[in-house]
Amino acid sequence: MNTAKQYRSGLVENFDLYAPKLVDKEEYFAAGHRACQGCGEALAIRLMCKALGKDTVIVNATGCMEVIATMYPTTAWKLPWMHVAFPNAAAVAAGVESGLKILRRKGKISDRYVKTVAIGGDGGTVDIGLQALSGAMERGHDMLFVCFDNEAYMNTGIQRSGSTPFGASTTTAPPGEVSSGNPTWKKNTPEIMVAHNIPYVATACHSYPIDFMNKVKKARSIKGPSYIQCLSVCPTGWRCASGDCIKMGRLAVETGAFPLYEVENGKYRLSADMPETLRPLEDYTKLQGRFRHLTPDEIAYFQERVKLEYKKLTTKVKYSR
Ligand SMILES: Cc1ncc(C[n+]2csc(CCOP(=O)(O)OP(=O)(O)O)c2C)c(N)n1
Repeated sequence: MNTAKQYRSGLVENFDLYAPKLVDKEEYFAAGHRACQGCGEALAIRLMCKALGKDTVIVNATGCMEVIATMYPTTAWKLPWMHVAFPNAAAVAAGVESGLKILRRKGKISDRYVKTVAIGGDGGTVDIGLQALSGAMERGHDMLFVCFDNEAYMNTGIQRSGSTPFGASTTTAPPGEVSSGNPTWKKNTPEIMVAHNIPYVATACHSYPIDFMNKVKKARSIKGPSYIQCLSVCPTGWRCASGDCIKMGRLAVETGAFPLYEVENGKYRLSADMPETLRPLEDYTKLQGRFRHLTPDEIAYFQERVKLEYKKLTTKVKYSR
């Protein structure tokens, strides 16, 4: 386990820069919204908003977070917020950012730096919104895109997405006599973003709030495109206990199913919360109904793939120093 000692020794950079400024008492995502009990995504949004602060415009693709937070005539958002269609959050955010740039150039907001942040679920990011996201990143817009990855299209009834892990049961990939659930491997979207040569890419999880807020703050400070993929536990879709939301996020990280890392200007770094050795994957899968049908052989295959992907990641960490 990495410790505060490693932060102080400089092994984990920028800690002093960001951590002391973390706790913003202001809430920009109000309580009383209609998220399911134990929703990790709602918690993650609240943490993200605290780290972003008030000079922020949010552009929200259709998905759970729009549905639960903006039931007419109410809203949980205390930041300027725009709901856009499923595929084009990044394209709209690029337009917002360009507009803000013009206002700044004309001296109308010269005293303020307003950050544009686009958000979407994994369906709205890794599948349907991918071309808009790719274009915005490649053109170099000064914006942050945060994907709240609950590993399926949850709002519309738990359909699989490109981000659904191997073996998971979804309504469009149900296990049965001829199927063992989702047959494909989780798409490596952070790596696709790294291939755009943008200044900052990170993975995060609400179960590590300090790490997540540090990453959001860092991305906010970058004058250019950045991308964060935040694993967001969905007790409804994962069929786990709502009280286990935080535990489940921690197990995803500790087993290597969802490792935490950053890529800053091409340099990979494991996040401080990554353990020295990974826990067995079964510690994570056995607590979730979506994996309950998997046979020991299928679990073993899943475990081997997780190990292989983690090895590839740690190799990049080693050689990009
Ligand atoms: C072009 C288009 N296709 C489909 C839909 C229906 N739809 C709305 S939200 C949603 C699922 C969103 O899934 P995801 O982006 O993963 O976010 P989550 O709901 O899981 O937070 C779908 C399929 C839509 N609104 N527009």
